[in-house]
Amino acid sequence: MDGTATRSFPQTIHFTGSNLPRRMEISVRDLAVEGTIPPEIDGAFFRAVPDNAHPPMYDDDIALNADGMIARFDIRGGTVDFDIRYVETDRYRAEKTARRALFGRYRNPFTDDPSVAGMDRTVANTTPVWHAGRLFMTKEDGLGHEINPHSLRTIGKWSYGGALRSPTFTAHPRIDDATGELFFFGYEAGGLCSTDVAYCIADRNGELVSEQWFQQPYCATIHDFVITGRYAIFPIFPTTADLDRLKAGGAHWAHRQDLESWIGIMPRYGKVEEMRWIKGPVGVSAFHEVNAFDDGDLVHIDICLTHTNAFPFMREAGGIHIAQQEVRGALTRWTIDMASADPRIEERPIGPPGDLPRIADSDQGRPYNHAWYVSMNPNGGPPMPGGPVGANFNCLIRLKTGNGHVELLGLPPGAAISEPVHVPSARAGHDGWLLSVVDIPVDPDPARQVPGEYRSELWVIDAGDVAAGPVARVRTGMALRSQVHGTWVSRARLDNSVLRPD
Ligand code: V55
Ligand code: FE
Repeated sequence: MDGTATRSFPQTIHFTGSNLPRRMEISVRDLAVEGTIPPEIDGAFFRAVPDNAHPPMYDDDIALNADGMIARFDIRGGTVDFDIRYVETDRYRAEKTARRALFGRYRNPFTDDPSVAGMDRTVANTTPVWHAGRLFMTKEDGLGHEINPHSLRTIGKWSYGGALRSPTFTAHPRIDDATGELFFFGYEAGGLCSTDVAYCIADRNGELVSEQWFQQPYCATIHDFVITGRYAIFPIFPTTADLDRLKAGGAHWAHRQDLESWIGIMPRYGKVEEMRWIKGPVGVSAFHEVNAFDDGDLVHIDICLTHTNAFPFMREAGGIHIAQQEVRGALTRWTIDMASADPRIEERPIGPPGDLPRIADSDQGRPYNHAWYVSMNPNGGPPMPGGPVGANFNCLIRLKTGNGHVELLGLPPGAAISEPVHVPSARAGHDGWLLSVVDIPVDPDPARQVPGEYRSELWVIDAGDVAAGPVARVRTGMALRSQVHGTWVSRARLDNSVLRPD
């Protein structure tokens, strides 16, 4: 490729609809609010919003490969400020200097410009994580990047002062709200396509207190994991990496419909040598677990399970050709009897299909009564094109896990909803609030809607009554690119952040 050539963005689903590159670092004070934001909502909603700073090197690039941006809705006294900044990774800085993409395909260093050989490739685009007074942006292929929560400026890679040996850090750590501990892992810790996994704990002060390495059954994408009061649990689904495929310029991940899934389960404060491996069903896939908890000797694990991989490009790389609407699934409970000499997985559906689940922070790893997640509106029109799988969710679900009660908030045709965050309420008996970005097409008529022409709003929803719709809508007046994950940080925590406003 000629370094001076101007390239344009490919006209694929990864760069159109809600994936249309916006590429703007913005600060807006006092957004227009319709309705009333409950005064107890006081803090920051941080969001990971991948957005390409440059046209990609390859026309078949995918949305998961876009540069990380960190966005923030700062809410106090019923008013809202909005900011969004790029995460200044090594890769972002190198490409900014070169004024073009130098890194090639998603998680394939063999496709990079030779000038960046050996350079850290992570884009830190998946999840904002708050722990021990610090904010990080994470992606599972690299270290977290510390971000100043006030200025959104990137400080740098986070390795616990050099103590962490793993070069990768999951985008789905789990925090025990009662102990303040951060449980996390890194996979492909021993290098590209290795089966080494590092299982780690940081204490409530942010000190790394444990790092132990173990082997997973094959090199799978371990996107998420779960903890209970007693256990750390690693669900392994058969989407696998292969070094020869990478060397040939191919995809990092390919789904294997013929391979077993596994659960690795060990005492959460135990030794990796105590890990027990339990075989699960063949060919299934999940990216997110909702929660897990102990029930005597039983362990329940609630999973956004699908019968095959939900990402079209991971299916296609594995030779699986089925349409997105054909992917079946359910919110599924796997139950394991740990007192058994030969534990098996017992499986039952507990809720409608969907993904991007949220629970109250205080329910992490404990018996719980409430989950919220997003899905496809069973009564709605076409979804908005975009997002990592090509079609956005357009329905919010509230599930009472105890009795199976389901409540829906469906969106109008062509609209999209992103993953909510949960904000606890101080009022006894109140289920708290959900904050979620909703994208509304400029034209309500599906026949006239233009992909990418929509306005993004922040909706404030009563978590105990999602069907009632938003109690407040905060208008950005802009079309924001698709979010991956978000996190809520209270004012009290922001005020006690390690880094001060600069
Ligand atoms: C996911 C997202 C990623 C990724 C791998 O939600 C998996 C799943 C935004 O990046 O790299
Ligand atoms: Fe995720």
